[in-house]
Amino acid sequence: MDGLRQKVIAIAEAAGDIMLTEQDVHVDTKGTKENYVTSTDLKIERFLRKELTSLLPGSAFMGEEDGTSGDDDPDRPMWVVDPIDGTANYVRGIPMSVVSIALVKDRVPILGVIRHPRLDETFSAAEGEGAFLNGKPIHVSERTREHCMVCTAWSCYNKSRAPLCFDVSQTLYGICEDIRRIGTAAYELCLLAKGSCDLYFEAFLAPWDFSAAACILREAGGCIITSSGELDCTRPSIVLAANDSGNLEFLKGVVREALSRHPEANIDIAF
Ligand code: LIP
Repeated sequence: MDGLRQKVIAIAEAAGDIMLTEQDVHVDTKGTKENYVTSTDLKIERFLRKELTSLLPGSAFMGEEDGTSGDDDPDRPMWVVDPIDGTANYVRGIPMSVVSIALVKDRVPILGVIRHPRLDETFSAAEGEGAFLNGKPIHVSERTREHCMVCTAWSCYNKSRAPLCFDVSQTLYGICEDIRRIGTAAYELCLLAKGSCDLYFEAFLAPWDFSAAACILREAGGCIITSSGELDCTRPSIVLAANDSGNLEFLKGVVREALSRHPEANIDIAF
């Protein structure tokens, strides 16, 4: 896998250069006023679809903007790609947006690459081969819950779930050190993988937002689950992650309790 990981890193870095250099960017919204899509998202996704499917002939492809192709055979490996995670940041010139590329097999990511072109950072991992930042090994922290930094969000694309999210944030804020909302799930999960942050919660994410980071976080020694209590990178879901299994159990308890107070969020879990 290392050879493949290096080739995907080169493709992700080329995609990142498009994000840095693109001019006359056309901005549009999809679904809600908070959910942006730009001409750069489309250009990068079409570049990635061409490069990645030719890198692995016969592979399927799931992209945020142009959808899924070739997934008729569940045994086929599938690229799960977000051309720009943190598009709202990109539109506003907030330098916090990344390219996210995962290779998923049997619902779990076996390879993940995340490129932050502004910070010149490339996170990568392959199943059983460890996680890296710019080629150097990374690992999660050993902080206990009282010293955890939480990354989270308040469901800006569907605000009917915001009361649940604020409930979870309020409980965590009272126990942990502080909260960070950076606006890109993929990069926030990478901050857990390198030990800068320690807990992560979002009520609803698409597979392209978390699949690559899930591979990187697991290879860095962290834990991440979706609504089933396991990790499923083929469908949208609630996402919980932590630097260790004890903190994940703590977070699952906080979320279960909050969900019991917010049936309006309409989220089913099996953990
Ligand atoms: C975004 C995520 C962010 C989440 C937003 C959105 P996008 O992805 O990175 O964490 O809160 O709702 O899903 O839309 O920029 O690819």
